[in-house]
Amino acid sequence: MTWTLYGDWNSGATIVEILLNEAAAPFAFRQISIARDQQLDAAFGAINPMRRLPALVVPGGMLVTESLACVLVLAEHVPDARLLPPPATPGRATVLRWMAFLAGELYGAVGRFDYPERYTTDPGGTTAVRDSAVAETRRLWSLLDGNLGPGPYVLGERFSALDAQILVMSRWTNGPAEWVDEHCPRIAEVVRTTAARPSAAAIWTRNYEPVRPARADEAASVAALVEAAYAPWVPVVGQRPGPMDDDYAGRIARGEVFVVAEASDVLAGLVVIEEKAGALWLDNVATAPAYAGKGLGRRLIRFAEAEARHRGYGAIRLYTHQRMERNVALYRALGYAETGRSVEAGFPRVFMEKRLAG
Ligand SMILES: N[C@@H](CCC(=O)N[C@@H](CS)C(=O)NCC(=O)O)C(=O)O
Repeated sequence: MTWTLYGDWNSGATIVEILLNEAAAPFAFRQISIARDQQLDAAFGAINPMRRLPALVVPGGMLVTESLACVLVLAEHVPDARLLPPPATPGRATVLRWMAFLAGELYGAVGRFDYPERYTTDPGGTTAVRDSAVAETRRLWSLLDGNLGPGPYVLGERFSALDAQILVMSRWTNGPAEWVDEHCPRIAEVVRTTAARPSAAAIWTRNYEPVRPARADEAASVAALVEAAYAPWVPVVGQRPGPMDDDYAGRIARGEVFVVAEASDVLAGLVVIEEKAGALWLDNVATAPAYAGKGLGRRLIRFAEAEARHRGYGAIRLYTHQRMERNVALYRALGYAETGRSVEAGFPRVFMEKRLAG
């Protein structure tokens, strides 16, 4: 009785992911990386000819695409989860109305922002397409915000699938979600309340919780997370990897450690960056075992790259243990090129670098 969800972390599939959790429905997540354009591959085209995420396979094999249809079909299959209000009620009409609005109108504007070249034949026209998409998304969120009754959810005290859709889609409003949070108080309230639900809390942490500097009182938690994350590597590389014995109190004091934490302050992941020898080094990325393999590590790597750009570096560098072949392959897939190999401080290291576009 397992569902299969094709999606990426922080995509339309995330709405379905939250609702599958809400229904306690077992599912397999098949990652299709948008950053690597895997949705455009022929293999995924055979699943969704539109080559877009999400796609959902119902237990038994029936395939659904289009985010709105995925949500409706899921809600029909798990009636006990009460993802939608009963048919022919005002609540049902409200939820259907705004779910169609977001899937039809807002998704289109997001697509125009993400892929402006698809919406103009003028090679110089992409900025104008993007600018108008930003204005349109803001108009749509403001319109929805102004039409919502008292909270905390859209339907007051009752959660519905629409709340999950708002949580996810409001996070990708063409750049920072801060605009929505600042200008749309009811949407922000729905997001806050929905993010705290058990179905969404971990998804919220790994996809949307801001990366922040580690606090001085978190040195022990940082060390414990690194210990847990790197422990599986000890038998592979035959020694304790360097990060397991680092001085995190010192690194935190120097402003080199950034974390993503749950609402309870339990750490989900961290990245250590260091400026040395005229370069920004990505020193260490670690995720807590419960968060491994779900996109948080990549988000932390993107954070480090953005930080390098922000500090004026044209490239970011790193080294990893030569026996951590899986990491070397991952960094290669993310655009890092090998620049050399040597043994340093008893560690056989692979050095890599990624050039950063302005
Ligand atoms: N109408 C579709 C839109 C889906 C969509 O645009 N999905 C995005 C991910 S959130 C996507 O696949 N983008 C990649 C692309 O367009 O190439 C739906 O509601 O499911």
